[in-house]
Amino acid sequence: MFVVMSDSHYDREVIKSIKEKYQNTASHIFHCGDSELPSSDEIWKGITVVAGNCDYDDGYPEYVLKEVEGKNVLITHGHLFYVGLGLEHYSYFAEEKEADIALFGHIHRPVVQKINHTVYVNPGSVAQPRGEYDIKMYAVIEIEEEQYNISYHNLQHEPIPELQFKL
Ligand SMILES: [Mn+2]
Repeated sequence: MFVVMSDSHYDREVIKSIKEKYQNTASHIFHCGDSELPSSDEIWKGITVVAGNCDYDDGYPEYVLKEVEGKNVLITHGHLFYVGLGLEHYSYFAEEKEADIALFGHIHRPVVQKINHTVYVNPGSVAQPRGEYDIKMYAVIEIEEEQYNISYHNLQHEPIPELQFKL
């Protein structure tokens, strides 16, 4: 099981809360960018984080490819691949990197979508939700054999019933 959050936009406490909740049980914690915190912040110990379009600290990478629980996990913010227009550009990159799971943020909306071999997940925003679901949220991803269970949680760490996916 690993945890993905994004777009915390200056809210350091929410990162701390999620980190404290999962640091002893999750195999990894990801943040898809737009934290607007310094890249040297100690909060990032044990978290993989990338640069968002609102991050002006050049210490953040644009993307990271990391093996987690035997899967290739790609993480990027998404603005460089125009994810506001869809996943076409990001899918070229993710397929070139042979990603099993491709994480992104930027649009502040939950997305779970499989294209060819790759599952794309946007965890929504822990600070500024937009669109259909006005809920601050993050995603918990469980890998069972060849099945992915993607469970969105609110900031009380409760599953959001309408945002539970198996694929
Ligand atoms: Mn953002």
